[in-house]
Amino acid sequence: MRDLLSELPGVRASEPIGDGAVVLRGYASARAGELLRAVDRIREVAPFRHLTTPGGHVMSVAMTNCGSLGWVSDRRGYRYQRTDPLTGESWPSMPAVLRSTATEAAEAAGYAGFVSDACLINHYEPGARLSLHQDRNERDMSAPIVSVSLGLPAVFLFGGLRRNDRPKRIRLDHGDIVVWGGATRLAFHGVEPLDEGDHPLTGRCRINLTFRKAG
Ligand code: MD3
Ligand code: FE
Repeated sequence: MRDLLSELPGVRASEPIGDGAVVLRGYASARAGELLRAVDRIREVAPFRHLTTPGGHVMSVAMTNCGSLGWVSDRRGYRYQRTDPLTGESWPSMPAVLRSTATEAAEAAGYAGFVSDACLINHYEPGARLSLHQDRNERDMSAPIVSVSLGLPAVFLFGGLRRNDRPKRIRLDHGDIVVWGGATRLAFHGVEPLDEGDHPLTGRCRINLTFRKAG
């Protein structure tokens, strides 16, 4: 079958990777510098930090947020909140380049009208990983999650609806966007420990933006 999505401007190729999920290879490449400059402005106000899980583990991935809601974890649980617990201030607003990237990618994948109110920004250094989990703190599970990968490549683990379903391994490179909706929205997923490397735009790290409709 002809690959209609890969005919979109900026998309090198697209692969359906599950019922409702699509990888748009290279979709963010042309604006990666602009996205990373926006992240630099956000981290000056809301720095990356290693959150503690309810079980008492310190996460190897460092996180921050922008948008009207931000995802946080501590001994009391996981939740979205309007303020940054480090400063007590509102999260930085979502820069236009982030907002429009998320809306355009969602539309390209068949989810028109996606309006994100929360962007979780993950910072991986070599060795950092994300263990298998579901994203289920968002109120409206009919909205997709859009993820943008920047910097060093990662191996993404894409499982099923049960924790014990064997995950597929999917390489995510700089500039790739994945839109997760439909049945995959509640799939278990994670990221393998990041390999050592040096990327021309980010240096020794990977940055992942996940856009959500949380409220
Ligand atoms: C599939 N982040 O922040 S992005 C997360 O690369 C998270 O930093 C990973 O998992 C990262 O929660 C993966 C891809 C992703 C994000 C959310 C999903 C895949 C998803 C929600 C449901 C199903
Ligand atoms: Fe997740």
